[in-house]
Amino acid sequence: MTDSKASMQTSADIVLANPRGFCAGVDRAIIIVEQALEKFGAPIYVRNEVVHNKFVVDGLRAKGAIFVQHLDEIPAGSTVIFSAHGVSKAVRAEAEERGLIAYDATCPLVTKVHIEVAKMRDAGMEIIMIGHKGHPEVEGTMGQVEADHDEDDEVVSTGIYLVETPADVAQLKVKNPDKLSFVTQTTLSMDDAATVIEALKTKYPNIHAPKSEDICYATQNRQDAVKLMAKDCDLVIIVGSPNSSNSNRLWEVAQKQGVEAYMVDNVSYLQASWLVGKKKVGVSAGASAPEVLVKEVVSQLQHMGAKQVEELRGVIESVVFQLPKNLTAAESKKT
Ligand code: 0CN
Ligand code: SF4
Repeated sequence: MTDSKASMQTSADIVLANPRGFCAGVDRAIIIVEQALEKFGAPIYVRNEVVHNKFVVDGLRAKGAIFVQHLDEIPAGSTVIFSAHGVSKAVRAEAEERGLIAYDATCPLVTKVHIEVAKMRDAGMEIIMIGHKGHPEVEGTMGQVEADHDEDDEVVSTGIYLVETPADVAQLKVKNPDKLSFVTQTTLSMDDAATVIEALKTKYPNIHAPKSEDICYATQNRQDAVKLMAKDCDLVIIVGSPNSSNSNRLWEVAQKQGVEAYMVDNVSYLQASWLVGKKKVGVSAGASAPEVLVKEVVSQLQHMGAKQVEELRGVIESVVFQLPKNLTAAESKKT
């Protein structure tokens, strides 16, 4: 905080949402990059940001990770890590063609959706994906599907359609409404997804739903926790990077409770003017935002006069994911 308002004092109390911050998939993805660096030495290439957090990405970059958008930026024979958000079948095939040694940091809960999509396709269904256009997870999940061709090998259907809103559902045209299923991105707003699913079920009464909820446990728990916290707050601060879908959803959840809310990548974005006249400030963090950044925000608020810090009670998460076997079994190449 560099503005002159930095000296403004507050008497607000702070409440912290629970659970908040890192989920099991993010923990695992970061460990995969760290272990690869440890075992094989720098550089280790990572396709896309391994998780959508600037602090995490900068930290791994400083240790020797190189983040790329496309595999053709990586020299043949190098090591590549696929991000937590998953990749399409085409990207996997390209990695193989280019002779890259790949380690997969795709969250197992994203992989679960990929497997669901493959099964639905094997059952001859078309699929509707509910998600945000351009998000890497959506590209990866939609990229599990091969298009339908006619006898002349012309594409008659892409096999998977993307919708974001009930208005998109209204526009949609599918081949056979009775052989249709849907999946979702793992980090959607629970409430928004429910309205899209309702629109799908109304338009296509025979649509097949996924076996279990695709929106992951971490997304659900963090949204529930922010909803609960925001009820008693007059200001909510969400720690997360701008490209983090789940962090943005937490920010929206707070706003939809009618509370003034901001998302900050780190403490330097905090503005003293937000605190004027506020009595209770709620703080939470997206699934890719490290707790150290939350601590810095809390310290700054205390520096400005906030005294009470209350940890709200919430669901205790005990999910832990195994590391990829090909990584744990790999011999160290460092001398
Ligand atoms: O912020 P993230 O890296 O990703 P999105 O919320 O943008 O999907 O958090 C980890 C989530 C996953 C997969
Ligand atoms: Fe996995 Fe959910 Fe975390 Fe994404 S937010 S990495 S899907 S646990």
